[in-house]
Amino acid sequence: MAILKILQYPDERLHKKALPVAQITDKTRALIHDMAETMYAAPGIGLAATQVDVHERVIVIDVSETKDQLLVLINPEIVASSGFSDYEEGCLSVPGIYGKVNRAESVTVKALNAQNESFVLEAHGLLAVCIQHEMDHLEGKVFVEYWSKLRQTRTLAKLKKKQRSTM
Ligand code: QAP
Ligand code: CO
Repeated sequence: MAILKILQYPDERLHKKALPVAQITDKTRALIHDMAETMYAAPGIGLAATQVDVHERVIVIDVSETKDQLLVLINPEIVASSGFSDYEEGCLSVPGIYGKVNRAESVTVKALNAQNESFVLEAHGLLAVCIQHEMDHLEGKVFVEYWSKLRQTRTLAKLKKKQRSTM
């Protein structure tokens, strides 16, 4: 068990594209365990392997109030999406920064679980938004990169200022 170090935006490694997990092994399950521990400790509702500098297609999510509904997505694929949402998002790699992103309101995602079983999940609302946010990480995309260049520049300045004051 271990709390992993979360890469902080604008770390270039957040832009790496993750590769599919070829075989789910005990090493994959150990990574999932550590990612879940890291997410719960933060606390957060979602974490992609990219954020802990592992460039494999693994995501952990728990949007439950009781923090006992861990969802593990390995090699996820969105097979259907519908509707429109502009939920206020945050990210453990971009602490203190929050803002809206336009996304689908509902998604159907196909993935493998930690036991290498394929499943299909239809998600709505916050869970659907969280799945899309975390899948973006696997593509090397951070939520602030949906915003205008001006807003991104201001976000970077705010983060730099904060990093200076906490060093
Ligand atoms: C992604 O984000 C997400 O700034 C998961 O200071 C978030 O868990 C998807 C966090 C919202 C959809 C909606 C952020 C914790 C956690 C912070 C998170 C912070 C402390 C973010
Ligand atoms: Co994030």
